[in-house]
Amino acid sequence: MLRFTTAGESHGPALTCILEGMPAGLPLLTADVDADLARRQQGYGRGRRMQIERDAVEFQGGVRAGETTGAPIAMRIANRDWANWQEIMDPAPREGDAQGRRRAVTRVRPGHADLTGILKYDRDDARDILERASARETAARVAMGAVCRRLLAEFGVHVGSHLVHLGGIDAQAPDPLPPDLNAAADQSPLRTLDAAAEAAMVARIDAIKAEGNTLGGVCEVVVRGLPVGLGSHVSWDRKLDGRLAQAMMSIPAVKGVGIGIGFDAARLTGAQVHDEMDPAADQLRTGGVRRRSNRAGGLEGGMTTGEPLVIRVAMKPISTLMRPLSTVDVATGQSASAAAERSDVTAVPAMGVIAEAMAAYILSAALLEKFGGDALSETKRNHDAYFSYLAGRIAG
Ligand code: EPS
Repeated sequence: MLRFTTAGESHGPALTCILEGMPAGLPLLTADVDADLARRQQGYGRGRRMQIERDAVEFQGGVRAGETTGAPIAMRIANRDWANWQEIMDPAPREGDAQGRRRAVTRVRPGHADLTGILKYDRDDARDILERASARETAARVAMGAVCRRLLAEFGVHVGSHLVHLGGIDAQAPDPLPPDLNAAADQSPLRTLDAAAEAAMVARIDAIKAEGNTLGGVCEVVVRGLPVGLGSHVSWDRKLDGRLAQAMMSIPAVKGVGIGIGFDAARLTGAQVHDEMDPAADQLRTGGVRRRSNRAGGLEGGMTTGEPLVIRVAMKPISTLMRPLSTVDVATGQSASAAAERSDVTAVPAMGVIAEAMAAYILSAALLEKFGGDALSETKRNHDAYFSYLAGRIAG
């Protein structure tokens, strides 16, 4: 079973991730992970914090001589900003703690975990909540996802994404998408493939920043090279669309997920929605058929079809506004303006990279469920045997 957890606060010493269940023998370098960490730090509209951090991974377990050993993979990403927060975030008790630490947050932000978190966990300072609710945690997920991406690459599976909407502006994408989607999207400061829309989005970000406001948007994750038959139709918790949706919705500020044409399918007829098939004996990955369209987004019955997997992920605007919203100061019980120190105007381009990581995790788990294997060599033998079986079936 593949599983992971993360720990660490936004301004604590580091983020930690443990990923367990990777087969032994997977080639893995820090550079594989650092490349994705750097991609997550890009994006027009980020705030000053991203100029402080230079995310880099340190393997603390499970990797030796450039290969996984099969043991849990422990990863650490230092927070450079920790140097400025040691006194505030010190795990040890300090003199004066009874009066509360500096930079306590009591003017809770609408839309953030602040208020509900302090009530639920019985804390006086919302910093105990926001430090963990912060999207900084997603750096650890991206490290995890980079390892999963490395596994998927061994099986010819590639995960990419691009931004398709930002703050009311749609981007048009070429059809077909570029063969190396990330190489193309990473050229753009917003990770969009539409240069005209990009210019309009940049102008909108600048205008919204001047207002002290924030913006949301939508990214599309596209996974190519998947074989037919990952996931299962037999039980609710094995359906891959449900698992992917849960993984995407767990990303901070994500409010909606659509597979394929998503919500649009509800407005159309069956004949307009379902993808008609033709025989194609040379198409092993899709089980010997070619679909005339891919409105299903690569999933039928909770299983991969072998067509590209397409997931749209919608993010709300960030809840720290530099022109703060009205709220309550929980220390005084009086009306107040919400807390604001510094903020991103938007983090939608980064969200696309995080969504890739979560997709890579769910698909790696599904791949290992189907093919098993304690060693990569074993997983590959089982994978190859499945393809031999598919070839035999299609040949009749
Ligand atoms: C975040 C607030 C900002 C972001 C942060 C997420 O950090 P700070 O409070 O230090 O200004 O920069 O994102 C990251 C640090 C990151 O690595 O993505 C929040 O409140 O969620």
